[in-house]
Amino acid sequence: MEPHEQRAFFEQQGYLIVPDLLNSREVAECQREIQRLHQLAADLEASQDPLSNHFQREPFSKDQTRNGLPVLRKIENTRALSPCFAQLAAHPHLVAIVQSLLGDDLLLFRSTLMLKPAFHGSAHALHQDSAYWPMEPPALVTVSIALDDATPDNGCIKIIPGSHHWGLQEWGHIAQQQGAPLTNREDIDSSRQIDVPLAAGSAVLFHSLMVHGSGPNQTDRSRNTALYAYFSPHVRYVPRAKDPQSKTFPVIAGLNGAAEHVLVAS
Ligand SMILES: O=C(O)CCC(=O)C(=O)O
Repeated sequence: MEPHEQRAFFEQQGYLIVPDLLNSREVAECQREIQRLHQLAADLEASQDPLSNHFQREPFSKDQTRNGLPVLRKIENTRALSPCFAQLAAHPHLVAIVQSLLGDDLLLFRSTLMLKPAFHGSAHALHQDSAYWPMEPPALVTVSIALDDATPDNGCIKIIPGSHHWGLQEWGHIAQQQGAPLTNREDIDSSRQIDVPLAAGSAVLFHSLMVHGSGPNQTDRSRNTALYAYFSPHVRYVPRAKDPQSKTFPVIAGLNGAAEHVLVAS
């Protein structure tokens, strides 16, 4: 697709698939880095380092280890923990596509690894990201990069195309149960939900109002994903009661070459 076609598709459907964003060498490097981050999690936990807060264990395997390492569900702020995942946030091919959707100036809201370990991966109930993020207008773009082959069996992402046009809604706590339905909202027609299988190295971009989630992983294959959320500086920081009054965001592109940009509550 040409950039203008990508943009038109994204505006209409709320998502965009990018096949082969990463080559196999880049994927292998990310997979090795995920192993290193598991070792880091174990070391930080052992020394009770506050940085261990960035690592979340799988809720159903909290006390278990695999090959002596914790069974992790999520790692937050990977950009600060890992040169590999900091670099991936600014991958030139990825940045060019996000710029075609959001404009030249790009800030980074989130850098996360969503891990769905073999046999243990928990589900992620349907929700809109903007329902949980203190940013207005709700117009951020998330990219979810598959670092393993992601299929319906190992819990690939599920979306409801076009649902970014529904407006901001309430989703409550995002349930993680393995066997439960992905939503208890009776007004959601689950037949409109589609699986987004991705080969390792491919990615899906989606709007922060897009309704999405993912099923559990009970297979013997992990489903690990790098997530980044980008926004344009016209999006404001609107903190809730518990949030700080200003926040510093990494600049990924533009903003006159600055490394960071501070947003004050507005
Ligand atoms: O990748 C997944 O399994 C879902 C992640 C997700 O929905 C989120 O972090 O908002």
